[in-house]
Amino acid sequence: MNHPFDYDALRRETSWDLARQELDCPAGSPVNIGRICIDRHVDAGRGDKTALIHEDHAGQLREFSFRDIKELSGGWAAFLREQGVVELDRVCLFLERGPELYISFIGILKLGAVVQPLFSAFGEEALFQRIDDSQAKVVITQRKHVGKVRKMRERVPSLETVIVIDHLPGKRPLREGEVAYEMMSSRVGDFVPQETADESPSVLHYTSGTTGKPKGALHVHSSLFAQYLTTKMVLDLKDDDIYWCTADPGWVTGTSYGIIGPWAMGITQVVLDAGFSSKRWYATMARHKITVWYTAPTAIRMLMKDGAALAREHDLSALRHMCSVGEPLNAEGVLWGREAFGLDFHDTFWQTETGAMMITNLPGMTVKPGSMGRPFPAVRAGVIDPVSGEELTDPNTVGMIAIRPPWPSIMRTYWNNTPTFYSKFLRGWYVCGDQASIDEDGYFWFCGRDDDVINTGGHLVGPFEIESALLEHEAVAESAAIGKPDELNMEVVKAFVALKPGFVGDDDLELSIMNFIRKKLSPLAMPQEIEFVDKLPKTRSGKIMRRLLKAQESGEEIGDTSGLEDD
Ligand code: 6R9
Repeated sequence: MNHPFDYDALRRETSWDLARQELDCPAGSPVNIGRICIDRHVDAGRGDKTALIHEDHAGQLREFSFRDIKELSGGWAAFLREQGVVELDRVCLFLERGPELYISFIGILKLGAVVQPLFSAFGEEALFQRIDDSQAKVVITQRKHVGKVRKMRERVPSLETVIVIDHLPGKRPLREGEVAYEMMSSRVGDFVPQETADESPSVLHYTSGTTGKPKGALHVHSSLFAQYLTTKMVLDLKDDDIYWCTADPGWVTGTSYGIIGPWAMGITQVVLDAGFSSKRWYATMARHKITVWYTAPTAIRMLMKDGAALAREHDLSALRHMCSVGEPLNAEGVLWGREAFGLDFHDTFWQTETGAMMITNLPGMTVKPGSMGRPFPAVRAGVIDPVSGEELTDPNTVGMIAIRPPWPSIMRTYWNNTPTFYSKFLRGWYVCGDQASIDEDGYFWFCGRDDDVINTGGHLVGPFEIESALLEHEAVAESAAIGKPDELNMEVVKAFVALKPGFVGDDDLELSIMNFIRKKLSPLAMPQEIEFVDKLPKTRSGKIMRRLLKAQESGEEIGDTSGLEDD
C-alpha cells in the first residue's frame, strides 16, 4: 500500500540511533566500517552476493563477491601490518578506480589505520601538499602514477613505504622504500578487524580551501551510521538494487556513497573506470541494468548537451531512482531528466565536512525543480544571520546554511588546523559557508557559496539563479556568473558561457543572452559582460571554480588551485 508522503511523521520517527539498531551496534560496542560493510555480510551467510562489478575502459568486467572482498581486504590489512602500519597511521590511496582502490580502502579501515583517498589525477604539487599535511606513512599507487610520488618523496620524510599494485617484475625496477603488492594472490580470510570505537578516526578527506592550503576533514568510524541511514532513506537502496555512484573516491561522495553507505547495506555496486562520454554512460547503465544512480550536475549538464534522445535510444527501463550532489542542480536539469528518463533527479546537499547528506529530496517527496529539498529527517538545519548567528525564520530570507551538531558523520577536526575547525561554528550551529533561503513549505533554495554571492548596486544576487536562467537559453551548455569589481555598483555581473555545439559566440548572441536574462530575472541580474569560453575551470569533483574566474577579473590572489581539474 502506498502511504502519502508525510515529512513530519518521518521526522518524528527518524533518529541516527535507528542505524545503530539496524546494524546491531549498541552504544559502546566496537564499530569498524570495514567489518560492517563487508565481513558482517559474509558472517551472516551473504558472502556469495556480488559486492562490486568493475568495468574498465575497454569494457572488461570483473566481479567480486562480499566473500572475495572480505578475503582480499584481509590480505591488504595483513600486508600493511607487515609493513609496520599501526592504528591511526595514515595510508594514502593514490589510485585510479580499479578494484584495488575500493578493496584496500576496506583493508586499511579493518586494520584501524586512517585512509586518505586522493584523486590519482592530482599533480605532484597537489599530492605533496596533502601528504605533507597528513604525514602519511604509506602511499598505495600504481605504475602510471609512481613517478609523481617519486618526485615529491624527498620532501616528505614521514613517507616510509610506497606500495605499487601493478609492478611488472623485470620491468623498471622499484626503488628503495617501494614494494610490490599483487592483491589477487593475497587472500586472508581470517583477519580480525580492529575493535575500533565510535570516535576512532577512519577517513581523512582533503577539501580545497578558498584561500591557503587544502584542509583535511577527519572522520570517525561511527560516521557510518549517518551514511547508512541516508543511503537507505534517500538513495532508497533495496536488497536487489544495482547501484551506480559515478563519483571518484578522491571526492567524499565516492567514499560516503560510493563505498561505505551502499556496502553497509550489502548492495551490489557498479564502478565504471573510464572517461566520460554520454554514450558510454548510457551503455553502462543499460548493460548492468542500473536501478539507482547517484551523480552530479556537471555530468548531468554534459548529458544534456548531447540531448534527451540519446538517453532514450538505450534501454534504461531498470532505472527507478536518481539523485544528484555537488553543485546546485538547475531546474532545467530536473526538467530535462524527466524528459530523458521519465524520472526526477533528487538533489542532495552536503559537504566533505558533514560526511553525509544534510538537505535532501526524499523518495516520494514532491520535487520542486531548482530546490535542494528539505533537511534529512534526523537533521536540524536552518539559515542564520551571518553576524549574529540568529536563525532567520521568515520564509524566503537569504542566510547562511547552518546545521545543529552533533550528528554521527560531522568532521571531528581539520587535520593540523583546529582553529579553522572551530571557526566553522557559530552560536551552536555548524556553518556550511553557503547561502540559501527556505520557502513556506520548508524547501531550501540554494543561492551561492558565501564567496560567490554577487553584490551589485547594494543587492545580493546569487550566481546560481543567473546560471540557471542562462541554461534555459537555447545556446548555453554551461556557465559561471561572477561579480566583477565596478566603481559605481561595487560589482556587476559577468558571465562566462560555454556554448552548445553549433552556436557561435558573436555580438548578436551576446546581446540575445543579455536580453534573455534581463527579461527573465531583472536588469540587475543581467550580465554586463559575457565571455564565451570553451570550458569552465572546475575542480576534480566537477565544481565550477568561480573564485578563480573572479580572481582573474579583479587581479586578486587566486588562492589554492591544487584541486583544479587541469593542473
Ligand atoms: C558532497 C560535496 C561541498 C560544497 C557545498 C556547496 C556545494 C554540494 C550541493 C551544493 C548546491 C547541492 N554543493 N551539494 N550546492 N546544491 N545539492 O559536494 O562535498 O566537495 O565538500 O563540497 O558543494 O557549495 O558547500 P564537497
